[in-house]
Amino acid sequence: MVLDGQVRWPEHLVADYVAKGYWRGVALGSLPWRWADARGHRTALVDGDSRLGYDDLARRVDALAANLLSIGLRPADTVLVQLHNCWEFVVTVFAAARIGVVPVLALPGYRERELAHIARHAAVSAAVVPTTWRGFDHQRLALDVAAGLDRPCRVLAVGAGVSPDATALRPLLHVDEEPAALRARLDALAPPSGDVALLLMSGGTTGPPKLIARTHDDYEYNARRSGELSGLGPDSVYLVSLPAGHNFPLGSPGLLGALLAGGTVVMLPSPEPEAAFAAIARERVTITSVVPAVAHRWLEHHRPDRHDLSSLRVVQVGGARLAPDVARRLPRLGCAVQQVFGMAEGLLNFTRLDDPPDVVAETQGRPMCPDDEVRIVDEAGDDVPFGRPGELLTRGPYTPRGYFRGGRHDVDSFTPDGWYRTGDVVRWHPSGNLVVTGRVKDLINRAGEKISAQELEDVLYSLPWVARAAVVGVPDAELGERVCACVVPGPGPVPDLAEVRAEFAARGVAVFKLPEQLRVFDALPLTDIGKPDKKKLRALLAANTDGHR
Ligand code: OOB
Repeated sequence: MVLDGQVRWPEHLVADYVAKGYWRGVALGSLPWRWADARGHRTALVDGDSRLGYDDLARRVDALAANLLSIGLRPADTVLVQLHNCWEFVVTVFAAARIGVVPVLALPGYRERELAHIARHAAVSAAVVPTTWRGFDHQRLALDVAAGLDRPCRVLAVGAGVSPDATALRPLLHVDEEPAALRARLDALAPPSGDVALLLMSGGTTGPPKLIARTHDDYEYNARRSGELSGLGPDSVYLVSLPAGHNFPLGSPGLLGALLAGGTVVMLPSPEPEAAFAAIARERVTITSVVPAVAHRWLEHHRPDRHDLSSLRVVQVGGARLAPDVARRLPRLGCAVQQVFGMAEGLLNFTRLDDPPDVVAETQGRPMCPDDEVRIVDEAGDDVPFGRPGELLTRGPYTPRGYFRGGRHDVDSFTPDGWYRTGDVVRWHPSGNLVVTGRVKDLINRAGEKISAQELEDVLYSLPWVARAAVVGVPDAELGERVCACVVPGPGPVPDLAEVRAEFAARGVAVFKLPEQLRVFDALPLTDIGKPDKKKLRALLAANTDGHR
């Protein structure tokens, strides 16, 4: 059985990607035993007091895979996975992949609307969830979503208080079958490496999440090549504190890259600074990935006399634009900074660890693969001259040619010859790296003048009194939209709008771009992955719920 709905690469490119060694013909589910054979008891995973060796990981993956089969799952079935960061997440993903069952990786913050949409779109046969997490009853939600589907969907639950209507996951981690026999039985079920290994969520905050089918071949390359560029090796200890089902901490290089390199993965439920710093000190973490908002919080909370971050070598920052000022301050944590500009749809850009400091602070890196194709185009679809901004289009060995069962979304998001329209506005930097200057979807259109929200956010971040910032367009009868600066202030007095405009003007910002509204918040609404949620922000502004100056 093969999962339908995947858009495959043209045959001549398949041959090329294999010949060049990008695609190695490895099914993700076969990796745990390969690793266990070479690494034995060495620690693969740490989750609180639980420590799993590579051999233990492989055995648990096999036990769960066998039990998924025995409860009726079959190759090409899909399984919704909405787990917090825990070792069961890793075992579940590999167990599914081992037998050609496709995990659909939902973020922990998703609720009924998103989950029901995803479950229907991917026609899932099961859902794996915590019973409760952070006071929310995920089991109840999953049971309700399952009941609303037009096909049977079993709920597997992790944690205490499993409902009689659900199946406890923990007992499924044990089998009586002799390990070598089980291993051989499951090896025979390994899916072809060109098949879909997992379904990722697209990162957009507009509309319901779109699904992206990633193959075993393309995703293994995604993680392996990322790991090379971030210096991963057997001594690496990688901390996962962003939601593990997101492409950044999962495979860019993320936990998959760390395991491929023979390192150790530490799972933490959140990037809250005290807990993260304690985990870094306790486990001697060498590398982690965060979004800019987290990087900023870590900088604010870090006290060199209280927190021992001496093991940390690399902090990757990605997911949203990192203000150059923050990038320059981050090495105070005692680590190198690596900017990662990536997307669940594929293309990954990294600043290289030996790029000059200014290039690391001011650019979002360059594509990781020599066969990543990049075009920067204007509104008519024509290539812009070098150094000029335009929309980034891309194709390559780990960028699928369409969404999973994409339908009309593919028409909007992919050109007829398979280029993915990222919606990101970028330009080439003289260093040969890319600079993200805005998003096609995140412009403020003021009387026909396009204003990049990110450009103004960078200015806000350079102001000493600003702790967090997001700029959105607010509807305006006269001009269409006006610029609204939404700010969480740091300690000290907050200037009024006229003073803010003067600060912008003093930094050489064009008059038409100056904020026309200033709203002060205690906290900005964030998406699951920690980016400012501009959709929610606009709704808050429309409801006029916060400070207005
Ligand atoms: C990552 O993936 P997604 O799918 O959640 O979001 C992708 C979008 C990009 O198209 C871009 O608009 C934005 O997020 N983005 C950045 C950025 N990294 C992502 N914008 C500015 N600077 C950056 N460094 O966010 C993602 C996936 C893998 C690795 C890293 C990030």
